[in-house]
Amino acid sequence: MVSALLDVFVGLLLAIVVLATDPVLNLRDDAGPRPLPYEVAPCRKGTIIECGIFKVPLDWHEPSVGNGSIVFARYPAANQTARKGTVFLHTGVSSWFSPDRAPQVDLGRQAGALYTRLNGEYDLVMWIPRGRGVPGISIPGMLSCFADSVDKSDYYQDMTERWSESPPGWDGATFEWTRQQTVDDALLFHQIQERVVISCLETADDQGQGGMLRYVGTAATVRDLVAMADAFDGPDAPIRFWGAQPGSLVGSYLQKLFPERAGRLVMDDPIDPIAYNAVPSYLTWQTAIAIANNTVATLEESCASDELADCSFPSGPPRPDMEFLGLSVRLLRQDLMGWRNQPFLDLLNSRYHQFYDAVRKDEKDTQNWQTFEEHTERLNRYPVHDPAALGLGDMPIICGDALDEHSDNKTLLAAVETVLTESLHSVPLLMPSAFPSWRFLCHLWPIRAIERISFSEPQEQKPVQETLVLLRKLDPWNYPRVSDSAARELWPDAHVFSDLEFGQYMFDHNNCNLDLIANFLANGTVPEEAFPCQDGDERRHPSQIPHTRHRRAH
Ligand SMILES: *[C@@H]1O[C@H](CO)[C@@H](O)[C@H](O)[C@H]1NC(C)=O
Ligand SMILES: *[C@@H]1O[C@H](CO)[C@@H](O)[C@H](O)[C@H]1NC(C)=O
Ligand SMILES: *[C@@H]1O[C@H](CO)[C@@H](O)[C@H](O)[C@H]1NC(C)=O
Ligand SMILES: *[C@@H]1O[C@H](CO)[C@@H](O)[C@H](O)[C@H]1NC(C)=O
Ligand SMILES: *[C@H]1O[C@H](CO)[C@@H](O)[C@H](O)[C@@H]1NC(C)=O
Repeated sequence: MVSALLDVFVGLLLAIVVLATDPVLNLRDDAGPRPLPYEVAPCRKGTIIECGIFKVPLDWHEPSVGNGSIVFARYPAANQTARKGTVFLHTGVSSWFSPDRAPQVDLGRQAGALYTRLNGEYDLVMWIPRGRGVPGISIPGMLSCFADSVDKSDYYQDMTERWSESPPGWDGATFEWTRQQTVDDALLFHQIQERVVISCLETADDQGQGGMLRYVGTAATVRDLVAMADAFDGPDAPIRFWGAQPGSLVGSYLQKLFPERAGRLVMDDPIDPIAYNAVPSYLTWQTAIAIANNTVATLEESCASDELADCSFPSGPPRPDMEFLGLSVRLLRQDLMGWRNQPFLDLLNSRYHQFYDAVRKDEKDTQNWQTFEEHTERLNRYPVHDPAALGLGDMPIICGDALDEHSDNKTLLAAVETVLTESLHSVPLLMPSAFPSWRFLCHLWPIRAIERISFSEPQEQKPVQETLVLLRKLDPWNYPRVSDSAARELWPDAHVFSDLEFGQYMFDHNNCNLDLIANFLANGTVPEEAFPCQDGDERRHPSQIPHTRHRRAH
């Protein structure tokens, strides 16, 4: 099952935006005589999912600056005359996947189940937010720093030679460390990353892209969303939105900027918007890795007990599954860590080995178990051609939203270096030595979005919005998410359901969750019981994942 899941991920990574060569103008009845700000056509022959480009001003407050374009995909309602509106979806998955992932891939994979539950009465729309997507198609698109991995390798090689007496300590071809990192290595690497940001911005300026970066950010993304809702459903139409994890931030910004437009919002496993942009990112990282590490430790504890049924992640298969475990740790590393190790460094990590043995204790109950060596090898298997690895990931978006101003003063630098030093070997269940990924290095990113929003000021009294907040059981991906009490404070009028299970990842929700979400979106109905999905909340069977190519027999 997990290899099928892996295939899905690989499929997502390889997907690129393919637009029909000859897009036709949309001729919907509700469109009126105005020229539409978008073009849309079936993504390819024979599919009902449509791909489109939506034109937006780069700066919503200053249209003369220029225009940008937002790539979206739409799963159209069955009967366009009778359709009831649009549901916008945002999976929010930040750096786990390639940032140029095409929205029609997610729609094709996930939307069917929701669409059916909504009786095909709504258009479902996903889009690529500013700062992601293929540059030139998505404007502003993803920032790329290096032409290719050779270019990147040369750059890092140069930097270490310039700044350090000793040889670099990593493999130039794979960027994996060839030895256990020391505190000095971490501090040196931090200096190198600072240089990378500066060079990357110089390259962007040379290519005329640098000026675009201040128009990236979640406030602008929400204005794009509202413009799409205006165009698709008519001006002032209420907005239905489902955002998972970081995607919930779009919902929070929407509530703050356009309280009158927020129709029905699903905040699914949401992120605390206050912590998101008010806390310096290096501190967020320290918290996030500790939470993820300790969730993995909880798994170890439950596996060591006699209750084998407890021995699983809430979001994983119901039994310990080595492939799922390996995938989880690898995705956490990809999301949280800014460097990679050669596999043998994991083999030396006795703490992780101990954890592995605890989970694998009884081989006959352990599905597709592997030796520790095989497992370790998988932990370190990254996509070969990962365009995200040539850029700075979501740094321009997340750091653009940050409320603290950029500064390179000594106090700040000392505080960052303390965190890097303290954290280096602090999370052995995630990685033998830790270093933050780009989005946690906002102190190195000099650009802030032209429009930023603070959530810490008390919200003025607003009309009651219909908001559904779904809180998940602790799983490794819960690390930046809100607690139950924080959620009730943040969304006082919302329906809050806690202790839910996801199903598999992101939008692979189980049936009970999907019913909950669909009924709320369609007519505002929520269950009366406090724990609606507790019993018989069956995990979706893998055969319901519509992507089964190359499924391996175990
Ligand atoms: C942006 O697009 C609009 C609508 O097509 C057009 O009228 C306007 O001139 C464009 N703005 C710029 C700065 O190019
Ligand atoms: C679509 O909806 C309209 C308006 O409700 C209705 O008149 C029409 O028969 C529907 N078309 C189909 C194919 O169901
Ligand atoms: C990570 O988990 C290990 C094992 O439980 C523990 O020893 C360590 O202190 C944890 N790290 C943090 C930062 O909490
Ligand atoms: C240096 O940065 C810290 C943390 O961002 C800030 O609190 C402090 O005021 C800054 N000091 C100066 C002199 O700019
Ligand atoms: C919304 O409302 C009723 C309860 O009043 C549900 O039973 C329905 O199924 C409904 N959902 C949808 C999707 O229309």
